Amino acid sequence: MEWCVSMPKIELHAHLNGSIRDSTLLELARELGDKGVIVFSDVEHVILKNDRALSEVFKLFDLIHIITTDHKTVTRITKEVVEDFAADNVVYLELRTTPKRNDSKGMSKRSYLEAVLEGLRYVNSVEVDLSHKLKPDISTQSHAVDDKCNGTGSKKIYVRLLLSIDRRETAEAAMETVNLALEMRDSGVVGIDLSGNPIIGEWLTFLPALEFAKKQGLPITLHCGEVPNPDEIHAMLDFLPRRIGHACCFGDDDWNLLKRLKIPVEICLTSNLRTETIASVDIHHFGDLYKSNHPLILCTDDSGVFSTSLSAEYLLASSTFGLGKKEMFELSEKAIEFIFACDGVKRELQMTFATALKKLN
Ligand code: 6MZ
Repeated sequence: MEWCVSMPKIELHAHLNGSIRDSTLLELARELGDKGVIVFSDVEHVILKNDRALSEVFKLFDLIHIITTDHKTVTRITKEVVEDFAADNVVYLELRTTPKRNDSKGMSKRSYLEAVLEGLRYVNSVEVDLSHKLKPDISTQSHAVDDKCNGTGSKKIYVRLLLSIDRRETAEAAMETVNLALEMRDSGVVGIDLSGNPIIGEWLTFLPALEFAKKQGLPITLHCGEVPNPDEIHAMLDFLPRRIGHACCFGDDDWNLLKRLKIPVEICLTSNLRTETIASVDIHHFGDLYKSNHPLILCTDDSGVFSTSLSAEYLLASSTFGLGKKEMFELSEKAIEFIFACDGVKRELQMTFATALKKLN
């Protein structure tokens, strides 16, 4: 496990509310139990359960949202999630979350996002870079970069945010999220994600907001083919998103189109296994995509819900598909190409990886 941990890594598919520590969820649930809002003993086993079908995962998210959706808690979980990724030597994190309106808590989508940004400011175990702008003198950066990846967690983490549209939302709510992302572009928001229970909602509902986002130059990633839905998969690929997540239920035509379009795939092995969207890891499409040299990125999806980490995902891919440290390092480094942040960040990350490679050799 150790080399997977000490290697710098890039996380591009992590849902904030799916990445919460079990200990924090239990603590928060206990507090709500004490206040009589929920019955703690009813939710404790749900939180601690490990194997869940996809439909059960979305029930768990509804429970998590009851527990976490107030400003103070959103700030707390954001801080902890970023610190946990940094401790796993994630050097660039694209964290996605669904801005939520909750009138009973005085919460708007904007104030939800502000609570997330507040959480990033509270991170103290690691320096957080949230700025879009390339620092004028790269050479002054190099010693900060040099000091990363020493096996005790990264010293600096780039964090960028993707705002998620939940498939339960209306066309108007989706547009509100896109407008919020556009307003907050200088505050670390770099793109839009479409996610949520894949058996709910229609692609056409979200298309106007997604097309508007695209026109405004906001990169988009779509949860695509998490369940069998050939028409939607085709429509999503035709939309030409910058990346897609999962791609578990693709038919031959879909694979051909995806490969022709060279759309990068965010691969979430443990998530797909736990939710049984893939029967066993050895037949996961990671194997074929890797062999075909198709762009792909290993990701966690919901490290809290599925009890995983990015290092664990690298180890699982390595042991299942017979890939050595060198191949895994190259896979991790290749993810730089697919991040939504600007070229300046890409150049700095390339330096990070070059420095880490010297140390690992
Ligand atoms: C689709 C998922 C997901 O946004 O509240 N989410 N959507 N497929 C998945 N595979 C398991 N895992 C998480 O984080 C939780 C939300 O992310 C989406 C769901 O909409 C879930 O409610 P945020 O921070």
